[in-house]
Amino acid sequence: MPKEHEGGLQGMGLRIAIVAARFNEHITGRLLQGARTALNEHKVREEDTLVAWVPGSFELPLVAHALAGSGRYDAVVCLGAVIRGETAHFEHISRVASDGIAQASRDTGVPILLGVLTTHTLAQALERSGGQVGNAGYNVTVSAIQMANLLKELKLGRSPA
Ligand code: DLZ
Repeated sequence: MPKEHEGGLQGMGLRIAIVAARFNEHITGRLLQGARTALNEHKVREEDTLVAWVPGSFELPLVAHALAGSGRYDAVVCLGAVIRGETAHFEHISRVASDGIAQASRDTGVPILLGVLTTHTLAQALERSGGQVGNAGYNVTVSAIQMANLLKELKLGRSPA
């Protein structure tokens, strides 16, 4: 059987940075709360985490790139909310954010997770930030832990103990 790796869920010892957009802060604050819950539940130490605020989702890639490139973090989580009904440049801002985050991740070799909600309505954003559809901030932070562990496993060439 081939060896399979998917990254464990143990967060102890991982260093994780979060970049959150102030725009639509009533949503991104809820995403950040979900992210903090995921970090706590998975035993990521508070002193191994950092939260950086940027004005909007447009600015997420630059700061994510800087944090990932610093060598101080095993993963970076980006949190934002772009709501179509309230944003004239909906497609533009969401594309800049997602393309930029993917590029920053490839450039640095550090997992940078996309936790930017792109929804048609405010109600949908509320549902996905701690409402009926869960909390995307929580989910993406769990994925960050898994990605950080996966890369460590692959670099070491062995499965976790
Ligand atoms: C300007 C703007 C608009 C109209 N909409 C959003 C949005 O829905 N979500 C978001 O995160 N940011 C938005 N922004 C702000 C831009 O991301 C950016 O901060 C400004 O254009 C300054 O570069």
